[in-house]
Amino acid sequence: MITNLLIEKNAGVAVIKINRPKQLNALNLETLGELEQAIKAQHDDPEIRAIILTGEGKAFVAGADILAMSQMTPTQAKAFAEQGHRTMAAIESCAKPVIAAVNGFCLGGGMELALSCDIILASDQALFGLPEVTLGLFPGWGGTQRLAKLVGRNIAKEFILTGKKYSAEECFKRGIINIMIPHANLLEEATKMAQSMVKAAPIAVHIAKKAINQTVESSLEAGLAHERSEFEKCFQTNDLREGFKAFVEKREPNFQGN
Ligand code: CO8
Repeated sequence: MITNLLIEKNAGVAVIKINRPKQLNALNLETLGELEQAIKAQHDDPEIRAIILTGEGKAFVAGADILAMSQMTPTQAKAFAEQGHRTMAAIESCAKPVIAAVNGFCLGGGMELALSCDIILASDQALFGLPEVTLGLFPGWGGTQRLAKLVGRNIAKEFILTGKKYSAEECFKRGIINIMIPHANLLEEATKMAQSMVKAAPIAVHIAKKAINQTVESSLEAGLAHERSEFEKCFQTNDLREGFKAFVEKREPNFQGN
């Protein structure tokens, strides 16, 4: 049963809202597990073609749940770290694009969660940071890896070694977020972006997402080989034929995802 998330589906877009506003949506084991299941359910749902991840209230996610962590044994902490990795891996391997719509505090594990999404849109009121070192730990849900791969080692070190908080504008300048949006329009803009993905050919979108993810994980040569092998798959789909046909007939394509 899902108790820490709100999920709404409309016109091919699933909006998953983390819903622990009293704790600023801090991630405990239960919420992370629910999020993994919710992402996998959208992956399996043929009606859904894009996902928006956001938070209820004034936070996106203010980090891992510090109160819960303060009571964990090292073994429990290891299981907690592993669940974080599983949830973020589910986002990265999801066949549907996942847009983080960062509505407020996006700290620690919250920023790591956003970094595992495909695109980060942020409210102009959002606040980012990786303050783990100020608590005696480090960004252990992939933050050391994903931030360095996204923006390079020096900016990653600046964030992680100082634990400072950064405005959405500062994150935009550093290339961490895609677009900064006036607070009141955040979900509307995220939905517009998701809708443009809904119209696209689902298999092609999935293959493109995988290929781009592969570039940061492997050499250029291996990435190009992956692109070549996946290209053939697109040519075996009805969607590709529909895309070409619609272009010739000067109409919008109607992709079925097959
Ligand atoms: N965990 C648990 N509860 C939290 C968290 C959190 N991360 N953040 C806020 N809360 C709770 C507060 O305790 C408070 O609860 P209560 O009302 O019961 O006292 C409530 O949310 C509201 O918070 P504040 O009163 O502090 O609200 P403010 O607006 O004054 O401040 C801040 C907002 C600046 C976001 C502040 O709450 C804060 O600094 N929070 C902690 C941020 C942080 O340090 N995050 C990093 C956590 S560590 C982490 O994420 C590790 C990830 C990797 C884990 C690897 C596996 C081991």
